[in-house]
This record gives sequence, C-alpha cells and structure tokens, in this order.
Amino acid sequence: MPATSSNSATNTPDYEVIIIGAGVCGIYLSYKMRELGFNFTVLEAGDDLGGTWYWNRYPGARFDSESYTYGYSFSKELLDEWSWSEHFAGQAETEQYLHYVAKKFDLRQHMQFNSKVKSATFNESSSYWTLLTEDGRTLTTQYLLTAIGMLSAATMPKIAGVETFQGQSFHTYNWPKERINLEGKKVAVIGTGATGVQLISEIADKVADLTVFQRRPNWCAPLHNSPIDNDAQTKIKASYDEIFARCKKTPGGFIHGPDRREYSEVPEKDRLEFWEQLYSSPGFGVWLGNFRDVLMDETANAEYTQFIAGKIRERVKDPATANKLIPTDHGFGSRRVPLETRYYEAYNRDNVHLVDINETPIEQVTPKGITTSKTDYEFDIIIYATGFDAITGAFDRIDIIGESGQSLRDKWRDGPITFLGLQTTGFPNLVTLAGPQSASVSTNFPRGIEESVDWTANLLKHMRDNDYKSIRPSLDAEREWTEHVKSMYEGGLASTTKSWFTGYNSNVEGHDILRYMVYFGGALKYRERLAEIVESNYQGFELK
Ligand code: NA7
Repeated sequence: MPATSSNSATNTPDYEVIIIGAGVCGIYLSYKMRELGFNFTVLEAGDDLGGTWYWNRYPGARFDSESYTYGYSFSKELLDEWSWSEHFAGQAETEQYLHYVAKKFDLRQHMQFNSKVKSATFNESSSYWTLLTEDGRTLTTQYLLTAIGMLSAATMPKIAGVETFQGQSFHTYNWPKERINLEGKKVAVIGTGATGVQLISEIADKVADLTVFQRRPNWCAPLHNSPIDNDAQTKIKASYDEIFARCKKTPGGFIHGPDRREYSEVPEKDRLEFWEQLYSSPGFGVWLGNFRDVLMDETANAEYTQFIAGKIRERVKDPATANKLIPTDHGFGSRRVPLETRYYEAYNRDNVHLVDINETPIEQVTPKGITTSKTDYEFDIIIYATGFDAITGAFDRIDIIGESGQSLRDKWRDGPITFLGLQTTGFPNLVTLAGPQSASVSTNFPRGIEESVDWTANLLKHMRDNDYKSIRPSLDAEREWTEHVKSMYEGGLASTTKSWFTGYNSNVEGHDILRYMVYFGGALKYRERLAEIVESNYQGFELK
C-alpha cells in the first residue's frame, strides 16, 4: 500500500476529483470541474499540457480532421478569438491552441506536471482512490477520472540490437523538443501507419537519403491541406453553429458523413465521377463520405479499392514500387486511412528507397544501422513510427487496483469489458474518459470527448446533489454493453482486419488476438444511449 495520505487522519480525501492527463480531454475536464466548483487536481506525466499534441512533435504531425471541427466547441468567445491558419493544422499550432485555452480559462493552476501516476488503489471502506506518483507522492481522491489518451503508450518493435545503435534514434511519439537536424543525414523510418506516412512525406526532400522499412502498406489518400485566408476565416467563424450541428449528425463526428445512396443503384460512370470528386476533396471525405456499402460490402469495397490502387499506380512512377505500396491484405478503409501530402510522390525521388521487410526481413539493429536478410544498411538516424499499444495500453502502464485487490490489467487481459466505455465493475468511482469501447475512441476525438466530459460532469454533480458517495456499473449492464460492442463488429470490414481498432499489436505480448477496443455503433447511437441513461435516472449504474 502507498504511504498514508496527508488527510487520512480526518478521513476526507485530498481531492474530490483527480484527473490523470492534461491533454485535449483533461483540459476540458478541468474546465468543467472548476465550473462545478469541485476540489480537484490534474496529474500530468509531461512537463507541460497538450497530451498527443505535446508528445508527437515529429516532422509532419498534423490534423487529419478539419481544424475548425477539432477545436473545442464549448465557448463561443474562444471560437471567435482563435483563428486556425490552415484547414488541417500542424502540431505546433495545435499545441499553441491548447496553451491558449488553458491560459484563457486559467486552468494551469489546477495542473501538476512531471507527475506520472504509478498506481491507483481503491479503498473499499472509504470508497476513495489512493494514487502514488513516480516521484513518491501520495494523493487521495473520491473520484478518479482518466484522460490518459487513446494512443499514448508508444511501442517499440521487438528487434534485436535496438539499444546498440550509435546514431540518433527516436520513437515518433517521443520526438525531442529541440530541433533535430535531418539535413544531409541518412535516415531510416520503420512503420507506415498514419504517423510514418506524415513523417516520410515531410522529410523526403530534406534528408540526404531515406530508407523506409515497410511491413504492411496502408491505403493512403490526399489530405489537400491549404491555408485559411481572411474570407474563409470569416465564413468559418460565422458558421460554427452549422459546422458543429453537421458533426453531430454524422456517425464519425466529422463534417464528412456517408452518402446515403446504394452503391449498386448509382451507374458506374456516376460512381467514378463521385469517387474522383472525393479523391480531389480535402479531408476524410474519401473514406467517410463514401457510399455506406463501400465499408460494409465486399463487392463495393473491392471496386473502390481498385479505384484507389489505380491512383497509387498513377502517382508512383516505378510499377514495382507502386505494387509494394498497394495493400493486398485488406480493402480500402478497413484500417485507419492515413491522409497524406505527396506521400506517393516521395517514392519517385532518387534519395528515397522502399524496403519490403516481408521480402527481406530486418534481422537486427546494429551500432551503425539496420541489417536485413539481404543488406547491411548504415544510418545516421533511425525513426520508429511503430505505433501504440492502443487505448488499453495507457491503462496497463498504471497499477490500477480495484475491489478485492483485482488489477485492471488482469481484468482486461483478453480485451476490455466495460459499461459505455466509461466504467468497469470492481472499480467504483473510476470513470475512464476516452476509455476502450466508448465512441470517443472511434470518432472525431474532441467531439466525442466534449460529450463524454459533459455527461461525466453532470453525473458527478448529480452524485453531489444527492449525497451519493460511490458509483459503479451493474454486472448485467456491463455484460450487455460489452456484448453490444462486440455485435457492432459484425458485418463491418474493419472488424476482420488486424489494426489497433481490433486490438492487434505485434510488439506487445498477448495482443495477437481480436480485442473489442472501440465502439463501432457511431456517435449518434452512443449519444442516444448516454441520454437514455440520464433519463432513466442512471439505470445500469449503482449509486450509493
Ligand atoms: P499505426 O497505425 O499502428 O502504425 C504503426 C506502423 O508501424 C505500421 O505500419 C506497422 O506495421 C509498423 N510496425 C509496427 N511494429 C513493427 C515491427 N515490429 N516491424 C515493422 N513494422 C512495424 O501507428 P501510427 O503511429 O502510424 O498511427 C496511430 C494513430 O495515430 C493513427 O491511426 C492516427 O489516428 C493517429 P503493420 O501495419 O502492423 O504491419
């Protein structure tokens, strides 16, 4: 057990609410907790706020959703004051935005940085949580709200010799704050997910030589980013109500929603015209604005997939390289679609080389570079764009101990089990914002998060107003929700494809099985369900 809390003598916890994480979710949570007058604090592992936008400083990091659909919607004043400079803002601007929000609402006073939580233990007699930080501090709280990010547990590949490399090497998530000089350098990138694709596109013409080690290619499509000029800025600011209303109507919480026409009812010529239009439009329309059956029906998906493959062949000059960049193990859209800016054109450059590690596997990292079954490569810099132990990974890295000494890590070993992705039995007073099986992790994050935070804030207010001290889901509610989450995986092409949506990660032991990580029912259904729960006086939860 951690050392005794400072207030244990009075049997009141140090805080009513502790929030772990000062990213997009934690910032809004702290705004709401302050608004409601709770005694709370935010514990953040980093030395500043920003979460995803604090850590991911790799070259090319930017939004794939329109900036003005990503920012917070809760303050009209904030919407009026802040001007995004690009339709899809980069990391630095987004970090500045979050700093601006924290300053405007004076939220920093509630945040403790360099405060990595090591463990959280539930005390059954008091219904309090006791947290221990890595630097040895103990804090107690009635409610524990996690805002620890869905992609915040970065994973390195299990390759022999990684630690022996004598040049510089980074995981993209842990990209240093100081400027890294890439000019004139021989650089390796391992990984071609959304991160690798942004990074490769950005650095291809800046480094002397770039070698990309690819295991499975993804279906990528153009982002079509551009600056926001004064006219566009004025229009955006005047139409925020419509923008957010539109996001509320789509299953993904983006401005792009599915085309309701049946794919088979649209003549082939019109389909192709429509697809050309999607391909040349900015953002996720190419994925989420398509006919619904493209993501559900194998025939429709195969035709669209061929259309996109054709685009890759048009853009990559060398047919052998184009073939390597075309996925063969999954159709378009069944994994997260990376949006790119001249990604495919990067491979037309003489200084960029693509290594398919299925043909020539990586054997080891050496002091000088990387050895495959065929070649000894020498590099100055190795970049690992190898992704995350998604969604549950951040929970697994904290010792979360609930009733009867049960650990959350053990409970979720074969996959998460939750009610609404917000609570799990055996862990009262723990609310997992952006937790597994919630809609926030499968939709435009800030849109989902604002709703979950509002819902949670109302719940805590309800608890306080009615003098309740603990909340937990019932076993039946948890079972029913987890089954519902599983049923939403049926029929969709994404559920049969290995990706972080389905919980696979080759770099984490035990994560080579299907795990039901996200809510595929969409933001609308999720929102309805949250509202029903409130209307039914929190049916499915036990409040005491
Ligand atoms: P992703 O999408 O999980 O991509 C990770 C990439 O790294 C992917 O191409 C993996 O190949 C590759 N990878 C992982 N481990 C290895 C090993 N051991 N050897 C070779 N290649 C490997 O993470 P990202 O950071 O790109 O994107 C995460 C999300 O951030 C993204 O969806 C956005 O929402 C924002 P694989 O495909 O598994 O064969």
